[in-house]
Amino acid sequence: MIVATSGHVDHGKTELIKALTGTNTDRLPEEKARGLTVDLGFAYNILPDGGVLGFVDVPGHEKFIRNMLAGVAGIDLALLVIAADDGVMPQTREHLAILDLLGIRNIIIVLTKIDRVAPEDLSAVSKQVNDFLKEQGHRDHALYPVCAPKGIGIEALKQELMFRAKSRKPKVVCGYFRMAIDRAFNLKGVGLIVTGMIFSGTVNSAESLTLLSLGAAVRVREIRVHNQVRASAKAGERCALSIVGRGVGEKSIKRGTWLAHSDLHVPTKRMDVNLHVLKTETSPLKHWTPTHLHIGSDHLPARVAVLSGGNILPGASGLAQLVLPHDAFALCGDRFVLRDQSAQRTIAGGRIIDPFSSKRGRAKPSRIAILKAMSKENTAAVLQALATRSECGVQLQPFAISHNLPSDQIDAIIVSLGLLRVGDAPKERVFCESRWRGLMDLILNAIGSIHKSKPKSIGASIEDIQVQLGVYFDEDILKLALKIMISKKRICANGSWFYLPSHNIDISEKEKDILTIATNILAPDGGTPPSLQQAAQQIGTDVSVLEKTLKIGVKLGDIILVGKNRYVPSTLVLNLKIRAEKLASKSVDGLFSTSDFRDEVSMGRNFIIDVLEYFDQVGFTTRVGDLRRLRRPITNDLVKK
Ligand SMILES: Nc1nc2c(ncn2[C@@H]2O[C@H](COP(=O)(O)OP(=O)(O)O)[C@@H](O)[C@H]2O)c(=O)[nH]1
Ligand SMILES: [Mg+2]
Repeated sequence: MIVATSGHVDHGKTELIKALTGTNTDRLPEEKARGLTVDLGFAYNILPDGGVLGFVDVPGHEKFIRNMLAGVAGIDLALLVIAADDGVMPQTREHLAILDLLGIRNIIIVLTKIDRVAPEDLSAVSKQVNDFLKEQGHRDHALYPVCAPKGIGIEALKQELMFRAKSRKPKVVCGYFRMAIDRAFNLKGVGLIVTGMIFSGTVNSAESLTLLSLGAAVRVREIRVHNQVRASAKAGERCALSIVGRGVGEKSIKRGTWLAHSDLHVPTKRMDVNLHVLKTETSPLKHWTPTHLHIGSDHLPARVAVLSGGNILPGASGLAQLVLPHDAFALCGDRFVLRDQSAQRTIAGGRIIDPFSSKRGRAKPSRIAILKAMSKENTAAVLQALATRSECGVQLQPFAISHNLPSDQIDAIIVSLGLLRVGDAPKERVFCESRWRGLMDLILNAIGSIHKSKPKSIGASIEDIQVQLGVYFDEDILKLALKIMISKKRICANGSWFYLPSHNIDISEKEKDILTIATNILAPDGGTPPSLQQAAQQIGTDVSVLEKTLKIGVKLGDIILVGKNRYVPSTLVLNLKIRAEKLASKSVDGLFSTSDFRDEVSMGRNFIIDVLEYFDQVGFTTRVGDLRRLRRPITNDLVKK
């Protein structure tokens, strides 16, 4: 169990930790000289049952709130220290507000310096403290009066802490490893050490991890938890890791850097959040307010874009987007605190709903509804709500990363919810069954409408369908849906055209006749096929009429436009492919030249060049200098036909 102090400066926090653990956590020369905690201090107690109580001592001075915030991130319990002779003071209030915003509800009140007040005044202070807690919306917390230098009341507090440690529900260790670094230093003979609180997952020695803000890979050489060497450490523990990595040193690692599994290396500059404004604020939190964001052990500037209502009143909550000037790392459910621009007071805080948000449509009613659905704390419930709402399904990878779900965990959730997985990573999506069926119906309707508006067309291309649908669907998802619909015979395909089985192309008898004659003329038994003009002359029709008819032929899949004005019947194209394959198989290295091909098929050079360029373009052949070879076997094309 990790316990942190909190409370006003000089109220006896450091003295209390000394009495509980025997360790003076004021380790900096400056701290020792001034008797004032500036930075975080660490100590621990080994319990009789072998368990460990870890302590983080935080500075109380208002100038060092930044360090206090880094110290309380991820802790299990807070000791709110209040001096009996001083009572509730500004940082007593601010620290309690911070604990509230971070969701730390496990609090013990320690009334220190009881030797400084007359016994009859003690109850008055206790009452003041209780009134203060009530006013802040807290029920009575256990209150321990102590005089740390004399050891009075310390044993009782120790017993309470031991009891809490024993009765604490163990943290569920799931997700990828993530640790908020609060210190990085070089230890002689050992090398680079980083310490911090583990927010999720497990770390094993010799494992590879990533320093997120640097994007640098490191290897874990040794793990220590409360000074004991361990093979692994897990969520809820504080640990010290000895790490090595190319170009990584003490100076390059700042407090606030996350050390995590490489899959969590996904930076963001916009996060959608649920924001609560402290009731102590004197005016509403306005849109675009500049603030200091504290998250994990990190702090960085952030603007608050209020997503509805223009501002958030003191004591109220609302949806907002935090907009950052540079990359940060956060996950769903992370708690954060906002302080004002001059870093003098805590103004708000909350929980992250979507760490990977965007500016587009952020305040649209549909987006607000989605954010409300995403505000649920249960991950499976969030996925269910999103899948139910989203016509285009839920993109799996960002969802899994933002909820810190390794593949086995997200797989289990998808199975338990009975969702459909569509497509391949990284674009894979999940749909609820009714939405997936809905998508098929939308596609059928879209193709039907396209048939109505273009009766002479064989059908609809993917782009046509995309436009007709109105909602943006990822092309891969659309392709997959079309493939499934083809296999179920709900639609038919001809090349890259899709049509309903009931669709008859609107072609007149005259056009049909011209097409049949032209197809014969353009695929002569021997020699070069005629040009468009020559064919029109032979048929005795206008070039423009012939061209219009041949275009219908292209849509029907009977004709292929091989080059400019070069319409070739698809039977002839297939025949030429077979000849090219034969030629390639005869050549030792599979290569053949333009003249080889011309000799093989005995056709004119210009025609041959157009055909070969078409072959390159569709990926049937590829150029190797002046020669060509096949890129794929012809069987692929035959199967497709
Ligand atoms: N008389 C008395 N002095 C105390 C007690 N606890 C702390 N002090 C003194 O109060 C001063 C501030 O204590 P410190 O632990 O540094 O306060 P912090 O700023 O909250 O960490 C120090 O001189 C302590 O020795 C106490 O219970 N009784
Ligand atoms: Mg101190």
